[in-house]
Amino acid sequence: MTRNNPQTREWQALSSDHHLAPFSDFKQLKEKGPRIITHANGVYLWDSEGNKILDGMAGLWCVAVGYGREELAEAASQQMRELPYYNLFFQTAHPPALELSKAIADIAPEGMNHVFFTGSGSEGNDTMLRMVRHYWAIKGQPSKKVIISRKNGYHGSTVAGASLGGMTYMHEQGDLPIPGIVHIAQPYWFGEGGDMSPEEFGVWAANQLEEKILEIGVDNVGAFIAEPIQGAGGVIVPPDSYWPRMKEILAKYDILFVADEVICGFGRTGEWFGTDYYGLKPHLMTIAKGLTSGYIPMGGLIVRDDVVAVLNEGGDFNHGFTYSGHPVAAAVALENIRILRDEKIIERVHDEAAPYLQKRLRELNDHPLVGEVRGVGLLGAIELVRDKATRKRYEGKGVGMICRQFCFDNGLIMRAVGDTMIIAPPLVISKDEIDELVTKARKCLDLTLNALQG
Ligand code: PXG
Repeated sequence: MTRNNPQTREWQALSSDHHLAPFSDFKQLKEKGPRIITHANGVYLWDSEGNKILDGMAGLWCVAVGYGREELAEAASQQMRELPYYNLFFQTAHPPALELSKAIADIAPEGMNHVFFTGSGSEGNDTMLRMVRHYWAIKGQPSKKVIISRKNGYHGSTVAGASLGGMTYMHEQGDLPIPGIVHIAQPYWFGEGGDMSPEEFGVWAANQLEEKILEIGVDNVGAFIAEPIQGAGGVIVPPDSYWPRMKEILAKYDILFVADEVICGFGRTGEWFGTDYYGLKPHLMTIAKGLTSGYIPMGGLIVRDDVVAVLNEGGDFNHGFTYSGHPVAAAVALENIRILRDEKIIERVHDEAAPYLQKRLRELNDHPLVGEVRGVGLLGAIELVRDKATRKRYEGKGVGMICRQFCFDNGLIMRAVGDTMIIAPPLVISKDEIDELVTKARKCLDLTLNALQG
């Protein structure tokens, strides 16, 4: 990276001397120095060297309405003046949290009318684990404790979140998962489907849930948690046969179903929630990210009425955070939902942006490096391979990271998950900006192929 602005070096020195960055190799980052992002507007970021970058990841999957929305800044500032903080403990409440609960109930699937607020998606899933076990205890079935999750799912970075997640490299640090959480196969046909057709593999992967329930005993299983489409795992869109079979299994056994909507929620699929896209009927939904478009931290758990009816019989739920339903965050979330609704942003994703992005992305299928392009809504993945027919990778070459670096250097943020390139741009991305994204992506695929052959 060229460094012409002396301030870049100063900030990098601060990073090296004082900052421990999330999901980073501290020592390596010290030597290399982070790229410093200074400001943003629409779908673009600028770094401290003046480079303009198309943000193909909406920050970290969150900036739904795009950067630079004055209304959100105004909502925060007004709320800070009116009531910057108060808690929801000890039988008090404040208008923004209550009005937000109603706004969320209005857009959530039918029968999901209550929200427990948290500060993040991870806290939402921690809350879920405790609420599920509390629920079964109230019902007189305290043995129903086990939560079934999926390998390579992502549910956060707290102890419960990382345990629920199926990332083995996270489990390796800190003796995870905690007891009572087990993982089944993920519906990742491209990587793990072998000789099965996608449809056969989807049914096989769904059947793993039934096998696990029978193995553990339904009397010991509290819930199954899944992202409708896995995000951080590599934008894994399940085969069409997967969720229909899952629905049959979930209907057959007396366990709760938790949809982790932290990435899919708030319009990413072209519907309000990923469960709307697949017609699922969860008991609980974890939310965060798009809830505030990332302008301020906030998460939560949406709970179905029949679950609330049981919880109502259980006395105190001994759980909550200082910042549960924070008034400033709630005011920003309310305004964010208003923008999504009044500007018909999700309808536009559904009718225009998503079909266009998916069509243009699939044009990359003709590239020699590309083994598969898949996606739903404004989520996309490009698999990088050595051989298209056998889906064989360039082993040990770090192709994804090479491609990611070319993208950065050419003004595009596209993430690498292993050798899978992924995108999730702001929902407000225009057709011209989609053209720019795909043109840049193709250029970076060419540069990557050249680097591999050179
Ligand atoms: N569930 C899902 C589905 C997520 O994607 C969380 C829960 C946790 O949310 P918080 O707000 O606690 O971070 C997430 C977060 C990545 C990446 O590398 C993805 C997330 C977080 C950090 C990195 O794609 N998703």
